[in-house]
Amino acid sequence: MPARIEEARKTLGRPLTLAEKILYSHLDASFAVKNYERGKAYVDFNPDRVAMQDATAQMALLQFMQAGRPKVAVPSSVHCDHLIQAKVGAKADLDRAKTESEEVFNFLASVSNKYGIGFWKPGAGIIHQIVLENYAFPGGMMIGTDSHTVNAGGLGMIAIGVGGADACDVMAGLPWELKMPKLIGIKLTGKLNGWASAKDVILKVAGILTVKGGTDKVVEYFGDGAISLSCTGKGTICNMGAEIGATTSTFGYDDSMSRYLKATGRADVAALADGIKQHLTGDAEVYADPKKYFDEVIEIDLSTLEPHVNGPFTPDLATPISKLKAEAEKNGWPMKVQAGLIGSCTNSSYEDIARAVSIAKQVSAKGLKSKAGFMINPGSEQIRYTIERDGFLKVFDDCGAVVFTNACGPCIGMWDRMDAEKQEKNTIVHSFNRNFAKRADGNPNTYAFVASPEIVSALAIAGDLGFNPLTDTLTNEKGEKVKLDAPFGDELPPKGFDVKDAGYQAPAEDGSKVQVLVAPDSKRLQLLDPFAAWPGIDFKGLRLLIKAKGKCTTDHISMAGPWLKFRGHLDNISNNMLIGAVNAFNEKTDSVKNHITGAYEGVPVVQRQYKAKQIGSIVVGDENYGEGSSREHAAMEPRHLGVRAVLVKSFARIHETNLKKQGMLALTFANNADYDKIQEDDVIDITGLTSFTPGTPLTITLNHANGSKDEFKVNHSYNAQQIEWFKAGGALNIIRANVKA
Ligand code: MIC
Ligand code: SF4
Repeated sequence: MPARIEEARKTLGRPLTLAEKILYSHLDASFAVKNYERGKAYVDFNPDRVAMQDATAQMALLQFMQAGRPKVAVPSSVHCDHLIQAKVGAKADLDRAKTESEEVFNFLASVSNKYGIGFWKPGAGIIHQIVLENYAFPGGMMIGTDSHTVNAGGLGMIAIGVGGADACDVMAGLPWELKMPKLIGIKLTGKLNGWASAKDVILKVAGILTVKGGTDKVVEYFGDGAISLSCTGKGTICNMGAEIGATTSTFGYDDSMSRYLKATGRADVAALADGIKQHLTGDAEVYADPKKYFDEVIEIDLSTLEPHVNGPFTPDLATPISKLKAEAEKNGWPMKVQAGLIGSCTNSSYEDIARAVSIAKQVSAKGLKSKAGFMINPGSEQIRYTIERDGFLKVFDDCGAVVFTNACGPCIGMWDRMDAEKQEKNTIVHSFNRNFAKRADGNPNTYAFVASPEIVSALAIAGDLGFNPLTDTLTNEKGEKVKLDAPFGDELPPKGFDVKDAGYQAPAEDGSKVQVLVAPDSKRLQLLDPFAAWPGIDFKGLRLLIKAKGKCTTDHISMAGPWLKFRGHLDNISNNMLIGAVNAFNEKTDSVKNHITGAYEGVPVVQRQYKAKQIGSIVVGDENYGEGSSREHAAMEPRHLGVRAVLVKSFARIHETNLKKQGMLALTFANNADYDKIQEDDVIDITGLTSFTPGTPLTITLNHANGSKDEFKVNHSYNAQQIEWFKAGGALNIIRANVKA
């Protein structure tokens, strides 16, 4: 690494940021060390590791199985965390999940065993927490089939969320392509105090940069304030970088990371990192004059940072706690807090739980009663075991909290919330990262707010969104006015971490004899059939499937929760395609005009009829289309059901790549106002495909029902290789062809 960094520094003729050091030291050998234009040039990298979670690993591994390799080319792991529903409590929920998803867990365990992949059983914990505890290391580069893979930036990695097809490439030994990212530098000064926590740094940053401000950019944190944060706090900040669309976020190696590595049994990694310390952070000249080296610089003073509460319905609507009451009243947000949920990959460290416990303890100490229900999802079995040993779970228990399995649970809609189907307007607060409509409990009228675990605890105890624990008092059972003391928590367990059975299964040395079986009549798993190649002609006569209005995240395109069970079965999961997207013509969800019959029906229902009649169709969308998850199902479903193109004002990075990988046409309006020209009954042509070339726009012709026409240019960001994917009908078809040859 030092030699590669030195070469890059010499060639670029300037000091380097940490992000550049990691990127350049992982450049694929076929790419020269030179100044690649940020935000423009496509570059190939060699990641050190791949991580996958159960809900995305199925598709990634179904694709990998076709790549014809005996073993994965880089260390890889699978984590069973998304498919476990939170209902009554850890033990019963886990047992139920193991039965319900037995077929999928067995499939993942046997594929992992066969191909040399580390397997973390259901109940072991959430992918990003396990990765931080076991695999992440300073200066490394990894990819993962989950958008919050970026969490590993807390240990000084460049860790990036991708679709399964990208993971498949890297596991097959191919380089991985990324647009050279732009760089945002965030200088942290001062020191957190009182109620403010690492979470508030990213909640504030989300407010500044918004959900699309980080697209195609890496965020690098530096400054004294950065050094003062714990390693897991850094993880929280990097984790929610996904919510601003950032490619990833990272921090320079420092003592907090060394402490964390040692506490998690990796003193050897800490010693190695100490040996090349100066290479694991940005150069001093860069941090002294950041404006010169970063594309954008933001400065945040931790000493004056206020706790924030973000939401509802979007993680970038940031409100400082002192203004929350007024904002909530002004906007009519329901004031009564019904539930406080703590955990998720974002905030389930020992420190997080310790700080939340320091608040929960005050319930009995001050004669209070928690007004709202409390729910906890520990991030890993190691955390759970340790917090149980240290008496934290008892405190939660005493204030009536339910402890769910070490898994995603409510964060991904795997929450069997009582009465959610009544769709009543209500407020919940959680320490998760996403709060899109319907995400946690399927109820579109649940107003979900994101905050730190300690603020979540305080708001749950008060049962009131307007409560500011910094200034306000609560009335206890005896009628006395009491104030909550500010939180406190050890960054690492004073007695060390402990665990009995972490839930890991190592793969077979020689997996060649391991059989992977997929029942042909399975409802959960389906082997993949290759998609058809592009027929070689322009797309003419397309029907408008839906013109989506406003926010259209991957949760709107391919909802999670109850649909997670079909993540390994493309045809079955396709029945959720775009059912959450709002139709611009009638403002309804899952109701679009069927141009064969003229009736209004569900989106997948209509699209299946077009497919049967071989009528091509197009999906039109708004800004930041495909925001959120890495789930490639959001790209594979339209592909499978015969949608030809997706035309939007702008894309979220992972989703755009997923569309390209699956052989879809992903286009953006050259002029956003053209979105308004698209009418419901239009018949649409896309021309220019026969001379499809990088940098050359394509043309859209709208043939309106009244006989008039509109014609305009649309852009694309395909490079030569990606155009080949399109022509072949998907990147996997090219890998397949190579295996056969
Ligand atoms: C999420 O937080 O939305 C998920 C569920 O973890 C997804 C992955 C998925 O959809 O399986 C993500 O963030 O990529
Ligand atoms: Fe799981 Fe939620 Fe983290 Fe996604 S954001 S990995 S669903 S805990």
